[in-house]
Amino acid sequence: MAMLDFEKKYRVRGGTLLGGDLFDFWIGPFYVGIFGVLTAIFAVLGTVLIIYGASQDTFNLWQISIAPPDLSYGLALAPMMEGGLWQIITVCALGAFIAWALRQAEISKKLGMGYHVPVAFAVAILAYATLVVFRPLLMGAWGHGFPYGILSHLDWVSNVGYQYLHFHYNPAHMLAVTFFFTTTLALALHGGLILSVTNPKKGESVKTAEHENTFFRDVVGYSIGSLGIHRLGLFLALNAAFWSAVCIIISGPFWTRGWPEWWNWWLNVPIWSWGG
Ligand code: 07D
Ligand code: 07D
Ligand code: U10
Repeated sequence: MAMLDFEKKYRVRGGTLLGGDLFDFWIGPFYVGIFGVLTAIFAVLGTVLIIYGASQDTFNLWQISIAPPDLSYGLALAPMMEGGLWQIITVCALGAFIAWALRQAEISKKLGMGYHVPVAFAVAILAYATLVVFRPLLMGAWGHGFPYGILSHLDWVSNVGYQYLHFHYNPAHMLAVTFFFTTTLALALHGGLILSVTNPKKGESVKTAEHENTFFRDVVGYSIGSLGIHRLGLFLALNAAFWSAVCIIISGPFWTRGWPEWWNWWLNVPIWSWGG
């Protein structure tokens, strides 16, 4: 079936997650939906507030920064120009991200597909919420969130990293970094393999899944298979974001000293003192 025929057949109203027929229509190639409308409202409001915040200070894109409230405000609402703006923008960002995930879920449902994409995006949202909601809540102040600016958020990462002396020694950060690296390895292998098989030189024929399997059996003695590589990819990528969330939620709420010190348990393992 040609793509457009397929779309004609499936682009019919009904099967929404919420709200019945409300906004259950398409504009050009885009599905609107109640969650599309919610995303647009939150995103526009958040962006306007960032521009308003910037207008008090600078329009230099690299220097724009909307800072969270001072730590002294604790978990209270702050005055608009002293972090209140950051608090409303955070609500807008979370609103837009969650509505976008629900929009993905609604489209998956209408198409009768699995919910893998919205579940994956939800893990990214979890990482963001950990940074600006869960960790600040556990630490007792919104001021622990990161500032919304291209360079200022890098300063935050560096400062918070050095607060724990050497963030590379955070074991969950190690896991997260390992998963990020493994994800790129898996995508490079997969992208390379698919192109090498399905995009041959002019005049040569496209190869089959058998070639794919055989290539890896010859190289490393094992092929994970064409469904398996996608399971592995999703597993690796979701773990990267999940362990990122873990590495930052334990920094402060559960471990307040330098991360190198955490490894002292290793020096204290009884095995080292056996026999003398
Ligand atoms: C390629 C998909 C497209 C998305 C893009 C991002 C905005 C922000 C806002 C002016 C892979 C669009 C950007 C809408 C404009 C204002 C106020 C995704 C792709 C192109 N960061 N970060 C970047 C965000 C955090 C860190 C770049 C967002 C944490 C480091 C971009 C968030 C920590 C470095 C950016 C977020 C952290 C960056 C490229 C939210 C730990 C870099 C992003 C909502 C996770 C790199 C100058 C990219 C850079 C970079 C956006 C959170 C660390 C500006 C939206 C607090 C160390 N981050 N970031 O390609 O060049 O993502 O910075 O959580 O080195 Mg960041
Ligand atoms: C939070 C983004 C969510 C995004 C969403 C969507 C829009 C729309 C619109 C394009 C999680 C946004 C969408 C805005 C855009 C359009 C149209 C993703 C998020 C919902 N680190 N470190 C990490 C490495 C060091 C430190 C994570 C490496 C130093 C701190 C990852 C190195 C010190 C924190 C990571 C390194 C330090 C981290 C980030 C190397 C600094 C965190 C990925 C090679 C001196 C952060 C949850 C992530 C974290 C984090 C990697 C070095 C500190 C594992 C490879 C030693 C304080 N670091 N790091 O989380 O875990 O993505 O955040 O040296 O807080 Mg680190
Ligand atoms: C392709 C294809 C295709 C096919 C194919 C293939 C490409 C068309 C046809 C070919 C593909 C293959 C053959 C498969 C290729 C395989 C890979 C790419 C790799 C696969 C990898 C995995 C399955 C596993 C990956 C695992 C990872 C990344 C993580 C495992 C971690 C480690 C090994 C260790 C590293 C981490 C370290 C050192 C951290 C140290 C931490 C600890 C020791 C402690 C543990 C820490 C924690 C649990 C963190 C939490 C800590 C807490 C809570 C402490 C808190 C303490 C307090 C006090 C607060 O395209 O199709 O088919 O065949």
